[in-house]
Amino acid sequence: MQLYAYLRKNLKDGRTMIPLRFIAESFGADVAWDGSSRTVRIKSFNPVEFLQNANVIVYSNYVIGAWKNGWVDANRVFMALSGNEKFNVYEKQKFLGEKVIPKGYPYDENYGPWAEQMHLVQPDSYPENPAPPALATTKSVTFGKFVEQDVTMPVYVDYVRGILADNGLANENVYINQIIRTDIDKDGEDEVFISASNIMEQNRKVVKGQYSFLVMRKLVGGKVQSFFIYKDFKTGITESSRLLNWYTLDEVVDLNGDGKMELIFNERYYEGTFYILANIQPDGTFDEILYNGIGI
Ligand SMILES: [Ca+2]
Ligand SMILES: [Ca+2]
Repeated sequence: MQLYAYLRKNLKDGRTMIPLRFIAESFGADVAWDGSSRTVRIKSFNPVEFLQNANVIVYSNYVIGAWKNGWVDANRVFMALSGNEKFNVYEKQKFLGEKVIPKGYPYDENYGPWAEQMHLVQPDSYPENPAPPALATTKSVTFGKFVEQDVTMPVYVDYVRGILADNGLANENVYINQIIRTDIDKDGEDEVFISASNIMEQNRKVVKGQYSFLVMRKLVGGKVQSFFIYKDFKTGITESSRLLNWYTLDEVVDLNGDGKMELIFNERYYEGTFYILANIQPDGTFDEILYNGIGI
């Protein structure tokens, strides 16, 4: 949950501050302010109308939200879905075809109680062969460059070793999970995202020497700068030390057609996985836009 906290520091308007009018009107409802009773009345809510021209975003079977004149969160979108919507399905940026994705998993002891709360939709292959992470959208979208690099490249191993040394963990081994080369601002200069961690994905214990971070290297004014999206270095352990999270950058994609790329991050920790839709500002800070997942 720490990327969430980290990103939220950069939020200008927290999610709870999104104006009601914005949300309601995104759903095709009329909003009226009743001055005498000081209440807001929403005259109509038409899910079918809402879904017209909305781009509903599903990633790895989670409804992440939608775009329609603005971002709409997963709760509202899931309510509006009938389960008969047609999605474009992409896996690793490759278009797999159109599919109707039913709403909600069939009841079973694993997913039954969670499907509604977590806004899960059902891939065709469930449960025998769970679908790999894939992006499904009701409108077609444009992907950005997304090149996976060899995680043993000496230049990056040295770079990570330097970060560890700078953060009091010079003696720890270097483990790089992921190196992604992309160009999120399409200025012709690549940004590089590096995820490194020495924790197990399902780690349950905080141990001295653990680390996990996701960093973006970006050329700014002719110099490469590092922007941490998440970082946690366990140089000392106390009673209240928090478990580390584990992050990857999963997608670089323009979901709302404005020409700017959005990023989908996967956040994992002990018994939890979340997906975060974010965009990046020219100064390197990230804004969380939408968030959904499951965890305790
Ligand atoms: Ca760039
Ligand atoms: Ca965009």
